[in-house]
Amino acid sequence: MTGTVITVAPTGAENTKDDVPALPVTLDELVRTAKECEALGASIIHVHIRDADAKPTLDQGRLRDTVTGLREATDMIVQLSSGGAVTDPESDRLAVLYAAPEMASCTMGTVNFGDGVFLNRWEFIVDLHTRMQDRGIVPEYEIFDLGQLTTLQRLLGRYGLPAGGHVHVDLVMGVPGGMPGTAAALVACEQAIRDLPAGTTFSATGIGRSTIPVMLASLSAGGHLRVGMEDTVTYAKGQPVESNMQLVARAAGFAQLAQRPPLTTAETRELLGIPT
Ligand code: KMH
Ligand code: ZN
Repeated sequence: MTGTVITVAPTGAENTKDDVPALPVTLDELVRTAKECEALGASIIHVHIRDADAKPTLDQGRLRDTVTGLREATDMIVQLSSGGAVTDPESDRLAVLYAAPEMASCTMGTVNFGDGVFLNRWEFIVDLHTRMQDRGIVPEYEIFDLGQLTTLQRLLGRYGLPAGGHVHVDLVMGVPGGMPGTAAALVACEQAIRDLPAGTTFSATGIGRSTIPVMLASLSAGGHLRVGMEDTVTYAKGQPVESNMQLVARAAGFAQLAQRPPLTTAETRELLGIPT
């Protein structure tokens, strides 16, 4: 398939509503964002949710309502974050799967994360991977550093392919503590991905000012795109991002220029082995 999967990550767990007023934090805001981003070419939504005070939460009821709300309003593939915030305990992160999303993220190792530590022990990774297999939830393997691709190879070798049989990874680049958001690092990852099962696909996102270099490098290397206010809150120097739609529109434009136009949700489902 020659098109581009665009994933939107609209909220994240790190940016605050006070600092970034345009951040979607309520279910209404999230649903509206999803509908508009879908119309612009996004086919997957990577979801972190917030509580009534706009603080990150993994509340079970809210997660279920979010999955239901997004499914009713859009055809997008709903991918819940099992990463949460760096302060979330493993038990809460595993319990995200009870909300029965079609996809969930699954990070392949521990990484320094700004001033915090994003802890992902091997046993925890195995637990997430195998529980997703049992529940038919398709993982997106989150890669913050090159060696985490080797961890993924080890995981698949020992515990088998994910639900659906297709492997999809997301390179999260430019996190302070992880790999840099450069074309060279992306190419190193793309070469390591060749050691994963045939047909493995990847998307990439660059945090902050690495957003555009990573987007262009990924398109050039045959990768897909993740964009959104989880990763990017400055559109250009001195210009705050106005909305997630602004970022999706830019990504869709770059994908068109690369002659790899955005894939529809149906096409993305087919590519990633996700049932309709
Ligand atoms: N918020 C980060 C600590 C994921 O969603 O799976 C983890 C993260 C990765 O965003
Ligand atoms: Zn996330």
